[in-house]
Amino acid sequence: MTVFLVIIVLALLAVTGWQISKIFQLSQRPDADTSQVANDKDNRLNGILMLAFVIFLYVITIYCFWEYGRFYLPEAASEHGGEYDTLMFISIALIMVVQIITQGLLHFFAFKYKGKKTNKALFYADNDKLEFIWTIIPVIVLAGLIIYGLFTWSDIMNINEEEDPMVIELYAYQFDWRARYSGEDNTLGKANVRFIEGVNQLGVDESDSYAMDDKVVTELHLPVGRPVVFKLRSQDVLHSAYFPFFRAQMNVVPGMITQFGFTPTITTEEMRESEYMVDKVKSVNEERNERNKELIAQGEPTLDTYEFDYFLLCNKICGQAHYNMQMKIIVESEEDFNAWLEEQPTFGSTMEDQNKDAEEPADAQEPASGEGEQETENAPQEDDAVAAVD
Ligand SMILES: [Cu+2]
Repeated sequence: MTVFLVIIVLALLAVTGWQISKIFQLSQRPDADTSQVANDKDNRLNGILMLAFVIFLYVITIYCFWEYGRFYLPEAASEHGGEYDTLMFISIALIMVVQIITQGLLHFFAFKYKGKKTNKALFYADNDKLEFIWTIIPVIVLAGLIIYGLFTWSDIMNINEEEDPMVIELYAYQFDWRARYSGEDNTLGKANVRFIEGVNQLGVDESDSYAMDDKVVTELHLPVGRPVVFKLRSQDVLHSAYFPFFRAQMNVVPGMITQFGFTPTITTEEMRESEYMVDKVKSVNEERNERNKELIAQGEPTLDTYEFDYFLLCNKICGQAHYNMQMKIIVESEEDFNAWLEEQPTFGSTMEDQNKDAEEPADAQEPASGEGEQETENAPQEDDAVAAVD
């Protein structure tokens, strides 16, 4: 209904405008210039507008750089990130310089050579030399950029197996991530959606001996300076693993395994201490404090203090809760990483626990069920599995 009313109002406004223009035309003096052909005055006005427009473009560009430059990502936290940033910078710088010069000339010429009654345009059919110059220069520059881009791309995408990268699976589903470490053998056990049951959320093949030492976790820890290769798998729809601070992104496609490898170079702690991050955290917390004052006045719970962490995000709109599909990443020293990994249960032991629970006679479980409830509260799938095995 509202849309209908808006359309009617707009239509009436258009009719009003048209009528006013008619009245305006009729009210003009009989000796006024009513010709549809542009005269010198029109040409001068259009020339000035052309020049004003390009000046406006430049002013707004400079303003945006000055005002929003702080939203640029800081130094890359991965080894290849520097190469990526250089490629990006060279491409942008080149395009910007060319665009500023050509756009400026285009508008300046429109102003300088604006139409004049006394002037006559020169008939200039073609010039082979000029055409050759303006064809060959872009060809060389673009070919250079493309070749440089291709080399950088293959540098980043080719995984050097000699460096013995640590293999980690990233498993995406609506709307969360799981990571699976490949254990001591550095080989992931086979997996298939058909095996998804109970605690085996990732569908890891229990009969595969490589799978027993795999470790499934909800938080991604990475040792600094160690090459990692991520094998990406999706349970349901198309997702995209996005690590902005590491300058990495790869689609996660159902039915196939994609991969991306990189070496993290800056730990979470180091990134928190960097000048960029200290400033950013400070400004976020200032905003939160302001907001908290309002929330306290309204008697609502306040916002937590912000602390920086790396995150793995989903960068494909994959459904309702896509915006919140993220997994914390902690980059730490090799020792801290090893200590953390040591504590995580292996897939083998998790399955053993589940099978043990299932085998236990029902009456033996009953007396303890009151206390046991808390444990299974967060894992409804576990209950289903027990029921299914029974
Ligand atoms: Cu997603």
